[in-house]
Amino acid sequence: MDCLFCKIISGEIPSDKIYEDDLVYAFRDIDPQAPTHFLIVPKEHIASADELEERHKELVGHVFLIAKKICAEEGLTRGYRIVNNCKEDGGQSVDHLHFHVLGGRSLKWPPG
Ligand code: IU
Repeated sequence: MDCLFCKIISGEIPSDKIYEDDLVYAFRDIDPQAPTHFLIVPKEHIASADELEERHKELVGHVFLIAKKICAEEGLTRGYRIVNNCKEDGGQSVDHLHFHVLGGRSLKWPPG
């Protein structure tokens, strides 16, 4: 499958990895929008949040717990934001489910 994030997970394309386990792979975003900006990507190729199924419930919970763990390691004691852009109107540009985690500055709301 010609998927950029599958290639990052397999190591075919290099990345700044910060965490990996059986279910997920996390790496620093190549175009950071905050002092800390990394992506948590399920190893299973799921095109978007709109393709999630009942069997993925544990995976999605796992993503949030790993986000919390990495943010603690990154020292984001003042908070952080977890974002999923879903499909075209959601601003998704890579069609492999991923969760942005941003922190290290005061983030604005709402997004554009
Ligand atoms: P989006 O939610 O699909 O728009 O986010 C895709 C992100 O993937 C975006 O923040 C990119 O900067 C990031 N990214 C990356 O980290 N490495 C890459 O090789 C590519 C995109 I292409």
